[in-house]
Amino acid sequence: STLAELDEAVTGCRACPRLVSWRERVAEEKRAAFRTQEYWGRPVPGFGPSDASLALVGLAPAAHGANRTGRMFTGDRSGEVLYRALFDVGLASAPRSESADDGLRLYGTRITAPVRCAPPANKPTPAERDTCSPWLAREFELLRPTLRVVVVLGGYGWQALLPVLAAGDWEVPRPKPRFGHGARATLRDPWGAELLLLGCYHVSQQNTFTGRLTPEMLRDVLGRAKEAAGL
Ligand code: DU
Ligand code: SF4
Repeated sequence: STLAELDEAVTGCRACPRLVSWRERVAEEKRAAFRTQEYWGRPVPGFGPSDASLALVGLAPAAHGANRTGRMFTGDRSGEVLYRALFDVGLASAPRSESADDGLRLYGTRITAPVRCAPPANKPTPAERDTCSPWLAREFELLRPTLRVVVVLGGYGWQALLPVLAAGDWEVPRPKPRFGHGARATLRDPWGAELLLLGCYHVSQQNTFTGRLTPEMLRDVLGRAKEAAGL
């Protein structure tokens, strides 16, 4: 199958009962500021071209962000910070991602997440993470011919991604690389290909409002990633 087919297929997934009911309840009740809008309320597919050489891996859709708009990191404060930085380093065609049909393009970059449905309190259970991981595994398989660099936003994504890559024939260094802002790890496959993993603090308000992650720090990681990906 193709990446477009995978994106279509994931939107129909109902494998996690708790997340299905949460994402749909949020979409039904809405937030006052968005009460006139139709919420997406379904699993959110990855966003970006199928021949991406750079991938960004977050955590899961936000209840009133991607769960509302249907596009990763779109419609919330985390996304504002992320898309601004992507535009600043030349990886996105516009500084803001407003809705899934605003025409924004990503250049050589794919944004995805280990869990595709908005979880209560942004906390998927380990079982939900494991149930969702085949979607991420399949996405990485399909991107494999062009993928060179992954920016992992936060420790959750780092922990979720390593086993997926290991199961996909990427040799993870030992001891297992630890997440941190600025963490780097190079994975190799049996055919000599290399995949560079870069850690970056998550763009959550908890990190950006407190200055733990500044726009400059984010631009710096994305700029390095872009260069390493040959973009
Ligand atoms: O069908 P398509 O134009 O390749 O777009 C698939 C998907 O990826 C769509 O959501 C736009 C996005 N995308 C992008 O952001 N940047 C590209 O260069 C190509 C596609
Ligand atoms: Fe399906 Fe993943 Fe959503 Fe669970 S989190 S229902 S596996 S798309």
